[in-house]
Amino acid sequence: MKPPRSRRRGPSHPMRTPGAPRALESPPAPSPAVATPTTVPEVSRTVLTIAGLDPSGGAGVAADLKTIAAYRHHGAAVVTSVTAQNTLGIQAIYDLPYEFVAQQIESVVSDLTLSAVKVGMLGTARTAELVASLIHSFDLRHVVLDPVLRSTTGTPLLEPEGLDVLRRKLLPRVEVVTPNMEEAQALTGVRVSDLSSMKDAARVLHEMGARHVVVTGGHLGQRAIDVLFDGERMAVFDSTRITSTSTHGIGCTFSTALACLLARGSDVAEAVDGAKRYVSRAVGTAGRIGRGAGPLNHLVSPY
Ligand code: PXL
Repeated sequence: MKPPRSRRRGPSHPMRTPGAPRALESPPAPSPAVATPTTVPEVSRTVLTIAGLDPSGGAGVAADLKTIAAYRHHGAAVVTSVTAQNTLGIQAIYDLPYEFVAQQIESVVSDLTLSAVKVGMLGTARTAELVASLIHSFDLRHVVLDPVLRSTTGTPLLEPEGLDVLRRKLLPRVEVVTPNMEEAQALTGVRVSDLSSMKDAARVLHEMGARHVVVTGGHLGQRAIDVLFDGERMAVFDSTRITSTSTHGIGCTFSTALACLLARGSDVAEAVDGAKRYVSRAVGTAGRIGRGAGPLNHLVSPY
C-alpha cells in the first residue's frame, strides 16, 4: 500500500468526473405516510453541524452528533472535509468540493427546521466563504463558530487564505465564536497567554463583529478558565482542571454543546456554563480508547 499523502484536496470540477459526487436526476420518491404521533416526541429540535469527519470518532461531525444525541436533539451533519486520522494524529485530508458542501447544506435546509447550527472545520477558504454566504441567505439562527485552524497535533485544518475569510465574513454572521487561545491569537494578532490577554482578544473579536466571544482553554493553577464577552460584560468561567489524555475533540464538543443549549432556549452565559460542565464530565468519565489522545465520553448526561 502506498503511504498516505499528507494532504489532498478535492477536485475543483466535481460534478461529472469519475467517482465524483453527482446530483440525482429526479428527487427520491416520498416515503409512505406515517401516522401522526399523539404525543410530542422527546426529540423535537434539530441541531446541524457543519464540520470535518474524523473516522476515529473523537472529533468533527462524529463527536458533534454524539453530543447532540446526549442533549436529546436530532442531529444533522454536513461534511466539509474527510480526514484520515486516529488518536495519534492526522494522516491525510480530503477537502470536499465546495459545490458539494453547498449541495448538502441546501438538501438539509430545504427540508429541516434548524434550531441551532455549529460550524467547525472548513478546510478551504472557498468553503468558509460559502458557509458565510449560506448563513446569510438561509437566515440561519443560533450559529456557533468554532474557528478550527489546526488539530491538537499541529496539522492545519484550514488553508491559510481561510483565516481572513473567518475574520471578515464569518465572524460578523455568527451568534457565538469559541476560539481557543491559539485561535484567538491567530485571528486577532493579540498575544494570548493569560487571563488578561484572553480578555483583550475577546474584545478585539467582538469589534470584528462576533456578537458573543468565548475564549477557551486558559488556566490559573488548577482552574480551567474561559472568558465570555458580549460587548458589555466580561464574564469569567472556571472549573476544576482535569488532567486526562481523553481530550481529542474537546473544542468540537464544547461548541456543539453550546449550540444544543442555545437550541433549547438558554442564553449564551447559561449555555457556556452548561457546556463547560458537560465537557468536564465527558472528559472525566472517558475510558481509554486508542493509544494517543482519546475521545471524550460524549454520552454522559449533560444535566
Ligand atoms: O479539534 C479540531 C478538529 C475539528 N474537526 C476535525 C478534526 C479536529 C482535530 O483533529 O479532526 C474533523
